[in-house]
Formats: sequence, C-alpha cells, structure tokens
Amino acid sequence: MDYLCFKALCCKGPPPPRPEYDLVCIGLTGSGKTSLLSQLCSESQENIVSTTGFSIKAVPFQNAVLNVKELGGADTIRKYWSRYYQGSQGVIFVLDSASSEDDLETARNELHSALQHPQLCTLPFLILANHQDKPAARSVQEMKMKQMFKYMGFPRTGEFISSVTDVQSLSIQLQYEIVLPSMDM
Ligand SMILES: Nc1nc2c(ncn2[C@@H]2O[C@H](COP(=O)(O)OP(=O)(O)O)[C@@H](O)[C@H]2O)c(=O)[nH]1
Ligand SMILES: [Mg+2]
Repeated sequence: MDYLCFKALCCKGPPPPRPEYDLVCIGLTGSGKTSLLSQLCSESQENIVSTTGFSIKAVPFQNAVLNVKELGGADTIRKYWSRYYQGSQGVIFVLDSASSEDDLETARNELHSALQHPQLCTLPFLILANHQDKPAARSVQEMKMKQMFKYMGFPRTGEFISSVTDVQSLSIQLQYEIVLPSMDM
C-alpha cells in the first residue's frame, strides 16, 4: 500500500510540454518593451537598462510559453527590425502614450510599416498604449483616434490595451489575441 501511494505521488512523470510561440516585440526606445516583458515574467522593475540589439524572454502561461524577442528601438537599429521578423507568430507593439507629437508620428510610421510587412501582415498583434500613469498621457481612445491602427486589408486579430502595470489584463489579452489565434493556425 505504501508503495502504491509513493508511486501515485512521485512517479507521475513530467507534465506534457506546453506549446511554444515566437513573438516579436517592437516600439521606439523608452516605450516600455523591457518593462512589459519583466512584468510578464514577474521580475523586478528596478534596474531596467536600455536594450542594445535584441533580447529574448520566455513568458510562461498556463497553456503555452511565449518566446518574446524584443528588438531595440533606437533609430539606428529600427531599419534592421525586419531581418528579425522571420518565424514570428505574433506581434506586440509598445507605444509611449505621453510622447511628443513628433515621436508619436515616428512610432505610427514604424507601426504601420511593421504591420504591413509580408512576414507580419497576417499575424495577430497587440498594441500597448503604455505610460498611461503620466499626466501627459493620451488615453487609449485618443491613441486610436490618431490613426495608430488602421485596417490594412488583411484578416487578423488585434487589440489596443493600456499600461504594463496591469499585468493581469495584459496576460489575458496576450492569450486572447496571440496564443489562441496562433493555436488555430
Ligand atoms: N511612468 C512610467 N514609466 C514607464 C512605463 N513603462 C516603462 N517605463 C519606464 O520607461 C523607461 C524605459 O523603459 P524600457 O522598458 O527600458 O523601454 P524600452 O526601451 O522600450 O525597452 C524605464 O525607466 C521604465 O521604468 C510606464 O508605463 N509608466
Ligand atoms: Mg528595452
């Protein structure tokens, strides 16, 4: 009997592997890409340093693991973004809602060209209107009004959400917008 109990408790074997999906996370420098990934991985928000080149983090969910590749957002690096799109199954674009009109215009152009790129144009995406806690921040509605997202003629799912601080709604949206459509592919 003891042996049966021991076997039941300890010999279940490893859990089945969770499916993994590759995502690309882009946006201008300072928009909050690294902060977002640290939040999702429940890491400290202190000592976040600027990303040079790119970095990859595995974000665990109950039913899947998202391998998110953050591409550095400096203007010298952005022209190389498209070289790292291959194999992506979803896109996260992070915006600074409190930035100047000029920076917002730059971000909008980058967002549009990324979402129209042949390797990304049919993928599910999530746009994060970040820095919502700042007094100068535009609301999600205002960001939408600024033509941040326009229908580009491709069937896909996508959503706008706000602030990296709301991790629970972020996780739900990520699963809803990215994990589930990827599973259907
Ligand atoms: N107030 C505020 N600061 C933020 C927010 N998100 C990121 N930051 C800060 O903005 C700076 C740049 O963030 P980071 O994640 O490195 O941006 P990245 O260059 O896009 O990776 C850091 O000092 C973060 O702490 C936010 O929603 N609100
Ligand atoms: Mg970064």
